[in-house]
Amino acid sequence: MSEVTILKIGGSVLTDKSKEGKLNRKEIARIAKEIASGDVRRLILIHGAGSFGHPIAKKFGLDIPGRQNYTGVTLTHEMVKDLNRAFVKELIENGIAAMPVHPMSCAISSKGRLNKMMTSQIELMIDNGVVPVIHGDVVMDLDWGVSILSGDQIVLHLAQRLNAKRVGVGTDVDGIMDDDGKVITSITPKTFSNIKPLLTTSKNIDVTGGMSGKVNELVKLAEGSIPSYVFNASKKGNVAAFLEDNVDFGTVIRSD
Ligand code: IP8
Repeated sequence: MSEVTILKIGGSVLTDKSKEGKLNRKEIARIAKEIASGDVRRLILIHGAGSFGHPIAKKFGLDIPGRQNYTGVTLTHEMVKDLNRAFVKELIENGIAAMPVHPMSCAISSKGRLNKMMTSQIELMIDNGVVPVIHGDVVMDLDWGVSILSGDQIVLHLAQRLNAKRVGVGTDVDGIMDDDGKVITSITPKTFSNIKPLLTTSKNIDVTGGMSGKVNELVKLAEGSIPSYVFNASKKGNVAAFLEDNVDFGTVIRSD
């Protein structure tokens, strides 16, 4: 398995995070177009849940370990699938052979950490020119019954498992910021301990740790020599530039 590219688009980009269950249709359309203009060979797309996942998961207390409200679990799962469906539809309309993959049906966690994920279907998809579109979800959990699985954990798992060439994380901010709001252009596992206290959690409801949770996962990737780029996917052209391997913006997280 070679040369896999993973791109995560944050839920904050695809949805209106201030209103529960509201799509950001304009952005979904623009991003699908940018993806279609780039190199989609051996590409895996992952997206966050945004206002289709975080508010409802919070409402049913699913961010509390061991809270087994299975009606809430199903309703949350159905909502994130609605977002996935809208994104996949737009990708297909732009000529991409996009295929939905729902973690609830192929992954399990243990104490909130992704423990097992069936990836042979994902590998076959990319071998056959299909672009899998995976998302943050709720999944069964060996210890807690159920837990929330963020797209960031899926990024980490798949990038390590499939030995990704590069990883992109498109958010609604310009990258990882320092105290003065300036973008930190590069982070390594060595510099991370200084930067960690500066990372805040999201201003919107975020049950999976916001930027801090994201960087934690990406530093683990850098330790395994897989570089990742955190950039603003809300800025026109950035998604296309990432796919063209032409990133001179945002934050790169690399081994040294
Ligand atoms: O937006 C969260 O996924 P994320 C999934 O990638 C749910 O952190 C269900 C809130």
